[in-house]
Amino acid sequence: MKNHYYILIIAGLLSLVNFTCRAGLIENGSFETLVPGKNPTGNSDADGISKWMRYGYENNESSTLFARTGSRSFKAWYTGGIYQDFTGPVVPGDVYKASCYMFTPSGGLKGTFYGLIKLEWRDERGEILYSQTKESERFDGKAPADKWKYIYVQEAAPEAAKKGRITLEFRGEGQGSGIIFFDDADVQEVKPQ
Ligand SMILES: [Ca+2]
Repeated sequence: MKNHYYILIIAGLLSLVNFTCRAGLIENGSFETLVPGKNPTGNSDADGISKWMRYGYENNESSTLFARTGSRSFKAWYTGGIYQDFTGPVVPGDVYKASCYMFTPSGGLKGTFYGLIKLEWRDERGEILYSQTKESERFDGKAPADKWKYIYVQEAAPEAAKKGRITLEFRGEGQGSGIIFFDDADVQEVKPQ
């Protein structure tokens, strides 16, 4: 009888581990892993941060100045960003949540500069379904400096979606100033309760 209880306890613990360690749908969300032989800094290799692809990459880089976890984050100071496709195909109708922490150091963000997360979808030809892109709230001048803020966006995958993509973007349109650090990006499929 005693063994019975042990089995139940072990089964319970295993289900807990299974829940809490459920793998996200992206890799290197903490930006710790770099690609050997590449230089993932401004004006350099766009694919130097493992699993991610930078764009507008003269305006962003891998950084060790601030990190929420580990020793690195993704730093951006003008128009551009970084993206990664989800591992595996998406299921149309299922809800996906893309999240990241953002941080701006003392001085904060000024003017029209801000950061956001885009949840994007690609069809069977790999084309982005631009009209279906969903944007998070903006991390802008109203965000307190020196504090990591959790930002997320979630949406059901549209009918034509075969792949999903998380994009962390800095928008520097118009007049503004400031820097954003991004860390601990994640994508989860949101299961109905
Ligand atoms: Ca990190």
